[in-house]
Amino acid sequence: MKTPNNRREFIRKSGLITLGAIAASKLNASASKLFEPNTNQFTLPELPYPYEALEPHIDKLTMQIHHDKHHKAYVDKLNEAITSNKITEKSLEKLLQQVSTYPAAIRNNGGGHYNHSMFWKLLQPNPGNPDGVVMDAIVATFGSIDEFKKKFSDAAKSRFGSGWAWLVKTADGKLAICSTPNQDNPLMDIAECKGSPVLCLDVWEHAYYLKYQNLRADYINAYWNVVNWGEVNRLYAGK
Ligand code: MN3
Repeated sequence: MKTPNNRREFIRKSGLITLGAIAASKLNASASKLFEPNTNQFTLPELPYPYEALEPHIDKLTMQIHHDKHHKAYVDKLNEAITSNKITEKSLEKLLQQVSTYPAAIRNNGGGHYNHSMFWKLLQPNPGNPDGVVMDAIVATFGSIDEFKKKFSDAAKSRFGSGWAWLVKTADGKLAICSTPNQDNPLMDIAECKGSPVLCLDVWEHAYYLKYQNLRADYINAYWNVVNWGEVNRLYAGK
């Protein structure tokens, strides 16, 4: 008598697991979406972890304000600029690659949307170390992981005012460290440092001031505890 019940229970549980897997895959897809074709609007992607997940290195309130207010404002202003200038290009990457041909609002807010969407995915709660092909490339280029971290940190510390530090893969496949002002990035045709971003760090004061105040260097040191090296490797490998 018990067998049918057990079997029914098994089928019910398997069904729930399947439904759960489908829901998770849909969530992942929507979390990474930066443009919604149904509404013809750029959209704010969800954070891939809770606001408090990066504590104590990056605090909950900073993450809430940074994502819900700052990033959202870039998305809203980008949509306004797209509408008011009757721009038909739907690809954020293509907008940035030709950014010199568009108004400044596209450069500032399109860059803001792209940079933050990448930044969230390049963070994660668990400390880790570089791995895979990107680790080999970092060691070959900079001598060691520590030397790489030092050079990247120096680029982040020495960026005057607001901006970003980057590790990029250049057109000839090499790794390079650089920084950009404001919301510029290495995809932009106006950028001094060009390439495909592999790692980025936001050094605007809004990214760290609540917890670290004027101590940008402390924020940069803490950042190394929450880098998503798996995503760095994926971006470098071009998967
Ligand atoms: Mn920011």
